[in-house]
Amino acid sequence: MNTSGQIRHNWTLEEIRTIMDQPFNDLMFQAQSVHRQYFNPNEVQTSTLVNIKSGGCAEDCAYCSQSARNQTNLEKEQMMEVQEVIEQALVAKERGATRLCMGAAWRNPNKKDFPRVLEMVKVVKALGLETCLTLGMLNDEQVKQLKEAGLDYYNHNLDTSEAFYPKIITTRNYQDRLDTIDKVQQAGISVCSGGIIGMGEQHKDRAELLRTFATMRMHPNSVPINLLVPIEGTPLAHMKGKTDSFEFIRVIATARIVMPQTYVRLSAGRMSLSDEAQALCFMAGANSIFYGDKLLTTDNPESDHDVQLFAKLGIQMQQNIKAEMAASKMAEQMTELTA
Ligand code: SAM
Ligand code: DTB
Ligand code: SF4
Repeated sequence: MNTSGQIRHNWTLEEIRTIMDQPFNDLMFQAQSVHRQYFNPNEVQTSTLVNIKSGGCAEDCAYCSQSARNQTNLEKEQMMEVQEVIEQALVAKERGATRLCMGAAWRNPNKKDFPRVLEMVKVVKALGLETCLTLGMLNDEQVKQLKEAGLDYYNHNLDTSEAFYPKIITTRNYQDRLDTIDKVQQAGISVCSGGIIGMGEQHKDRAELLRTFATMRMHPNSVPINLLVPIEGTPLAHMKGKTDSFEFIRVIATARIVMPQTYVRLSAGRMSLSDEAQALCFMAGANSIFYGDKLLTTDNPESDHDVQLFAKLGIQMQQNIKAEMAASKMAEQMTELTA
């Protein structure tokens, strides 16, 4: 069995399907062997989500509570004030998250709101957290300004295979997504891009999604694997309990094997996975999570529960080196001032 962990960009669909379909124990062994070549197997990175602009989105994503086209009970809200983001960032940092991921229910950011987003990036960075944004499609000028503001990561999911995509979203196409990812990568901002399992796609669509990421010139730095959270009032509400957790774990393990240096993020849907299933996800090579009691509009396991689960598994939360450096720098300055 090939456990080489070589970084490749020429994976074929056949190869990926062969990896994903091997006996479960062989797959887990291969994923864990590759994982250990690049990462500490007992460390997980944690990001906290903040919904900086909730609801009323112009896109028609069939899974999403925030699309104006879906009849969910979500209130459309104004964009959050910078002060509130600071408050939430401080809570996230206090709980041990290393990154704040700020999401907006936009097709793309508009001119009026964009300066406030840039301000948010600067203040969150100054607090010693890594910054991530997910705002929809971006133009060249916006990417440039985000880079100048110091943005670390941009999340822009492909969600599923190109073939299945039109069954889920009709207001944009796959190439639009790829173009934004490319712009972000070219500007030197790290890309976070992943997908959703359980929307009615087939096994081969999952393999094809992984092939798309694994054949990019640069693999995304982070690949979130979401398990669909079926939401009342969306066209996918009926998909409740339709996905086998072993299939979900197989996708995680395969992502780990074909993108050995990528952070594979166990993302939405953890509320419907047992602790044991989540432990298998970590064994399969997932090494980051969304941490905090809420995702964007739906529930996530309580942070205390995650802390207890990590303790049971002997998993450490990755420390924020930047935050520590910022704190020690601040301490140095204080000493200089008081000397
Ligand atoms: N509007 C921006 C966009 O679409 O890129 C950013 C926010 S959007 C909510 C971020 C991602 O969350 C989506 O791309 C999708 O993968 C994921 N997501 C949204 N609703 C979900 C659900 N019900 N279950 C699982 N994942 C979901
Ligand atoms: C990602 O892949 N999943 C996160 C984050 N990136 C932005 C969002 C999950 C949202 C789940 C549904 C909700 O809370 O509305
Ligand atoms: Fe809008 Fe993003 Fe939700 Fe699609 S996933 S409806 S783009 S907020």
